[in-house]
Amino acid sequence: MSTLDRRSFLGSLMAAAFAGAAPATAAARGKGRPPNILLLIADDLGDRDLGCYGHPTIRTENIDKLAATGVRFTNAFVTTSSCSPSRTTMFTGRYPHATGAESLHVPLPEGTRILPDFLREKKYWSANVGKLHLGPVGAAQFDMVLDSEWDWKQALDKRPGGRPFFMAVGFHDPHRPYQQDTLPDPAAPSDAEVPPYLVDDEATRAELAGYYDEVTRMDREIGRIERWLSEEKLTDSTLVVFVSDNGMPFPRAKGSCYDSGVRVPMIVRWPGNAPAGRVCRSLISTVDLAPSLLAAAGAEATADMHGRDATGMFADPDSEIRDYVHVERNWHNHDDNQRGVRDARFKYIHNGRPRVWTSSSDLMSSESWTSLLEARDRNELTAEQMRLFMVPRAAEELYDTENDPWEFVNLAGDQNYAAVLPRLRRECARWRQDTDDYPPGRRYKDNLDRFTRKKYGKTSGAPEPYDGKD
Ligand SMILES: [Ca+2]
Repeated sequence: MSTLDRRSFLGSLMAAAFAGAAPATAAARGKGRPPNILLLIADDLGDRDLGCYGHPTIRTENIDKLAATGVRFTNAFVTTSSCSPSRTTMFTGRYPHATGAESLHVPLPEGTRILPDFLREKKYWSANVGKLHLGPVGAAQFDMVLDSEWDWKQALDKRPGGRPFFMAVGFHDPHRPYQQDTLPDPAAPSDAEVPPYLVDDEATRAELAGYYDEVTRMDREIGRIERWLSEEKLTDSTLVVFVSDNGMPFPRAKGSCYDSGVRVPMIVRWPGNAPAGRVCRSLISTVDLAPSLLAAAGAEATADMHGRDATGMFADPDSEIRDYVHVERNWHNHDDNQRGVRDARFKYIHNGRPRVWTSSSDLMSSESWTSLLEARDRNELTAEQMRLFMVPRAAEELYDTENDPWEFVNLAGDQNYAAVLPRLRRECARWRQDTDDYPPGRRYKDNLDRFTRKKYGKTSGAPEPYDGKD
């Protein structure tokens, strides 16, 4: 048997393993009835914070069941750890820096096409319920837009017969602020798993418990959606994607290019086209979502999409579609310019503005931030926690995520990694050039103080250009 024959023979065996269902191959696309597509987007949910991802205390039985019936990705990455530009990527298949909407709160420019518009060509009816965050140009491309994610059934009840639906559910959970009465059976501070970059004190633990409660509230709503799909006998004809727009909303997580900011949970359930209960450890980016959903619908991605069709990886979770994922950080109330590349093991970050300190602005009023500041003033922070306050930052950072999963040890100057650094640096430069990135010198004004969160004038909407120096 030749190598080619053998490959084809193994491919047939693999296809047969799907109990008679057609695998998601290019040949299969466009044949049969396109699936309904349900895109469930959590807001600020970290990659470890579900039971099925190994969290010991957060209660997520419904999402865990979803994972047990689909493929769970352990190396899924957003393109930026910031709400609106991350969602821009999911809906356009393009990196934020190439959309004109790379900064927080910047609406999509006129003429930008997003998923529901592409899917309309395949007769899809579309709705967004809850958070969308793409501005009026994005909202106008859905057939129905409802402000509250809790109204998903109200929207679905109005879907026209005879057409597949595409529904995006933009949960506001588990975004801040947190309250005491989110659940009748709340998590306790003793349930908190405190990552080593935060101070382990009662205030931080109470905040984490509040975050856990919102994760569970979202999970219970997903359970209601799942029951509805089952009652309507739509489970088998619906492709469900569950994903988060960025990491957990705590210092050194949301807003950063570390895995705590950019790695997210991702689960795909597509009966007949994705094997149940499998784990995919291959790299996938949310820039791949739009091309993949279009492929599932039998539509072609447009030439200007940066992402790749991952439906083959949904079918065979042992396969791979990319050697690298790429991440960026732009204006998020504070100006910044970071670009990063990660392979299966190493992470490279280029800091375009190393002289300024940066974080995610919405964390500056948190208890966990206050705890860090107070412990710093008492000289009680660990060396790892002090890294959060390091200014100037290194111009380049390199981490071995296998041996140093929290990315505390910068290997950029370590001769043992002399071959890794230039490889990732070159890949970062190639990506920036090929995707029309703009130079780090393009600046915008901060509208909040980086430490105290004091407002500088207008604090909503697009940032204003800045021509000053650091
Ligand atoms: Ca978010």
